[in-house]
Amino acid sequence: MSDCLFCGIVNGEIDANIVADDDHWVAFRDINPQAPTHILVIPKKHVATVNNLKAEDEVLVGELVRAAGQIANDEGIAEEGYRLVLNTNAGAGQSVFHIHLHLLGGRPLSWPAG
Ligand code: DGP
Repeated sequence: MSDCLFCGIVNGEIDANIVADDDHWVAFRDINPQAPTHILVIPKKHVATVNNLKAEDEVLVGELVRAAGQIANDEGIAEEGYRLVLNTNAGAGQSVFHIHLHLLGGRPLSWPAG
């Protein structure tokens, strides 16, 4: 069993409601949704936080964002608007230390975020 919860989802040890995936990333519904659409897009590669990204990860991060945009379109929220969030470290609310791009939408989203 992996020490990392999201690595466990990547390798199939932990169930998740997967909405899309490819060779480098997987997208699944958040277990504690904060909006009608709340999906996490994660790299299959373990990276703990944005602070740990390396230059070699630039394409991967682009793939995550592009995937989120495609999924927003598939979920029917692309035109009304949605939010992409990368919480980084405990002060910003990061609780799972495997980077994950939150895709939130399906309701009005106020700004600034809390
Ligand atoms: P963050 O607070 O930014 O680290 O977000 C972690 C998110 O992960 C949080 O919104 C809840 C979600 N989450 C935690 N455990 C699980 C799980 O086992 N399955 C799924 N689908 N989501 C999880």
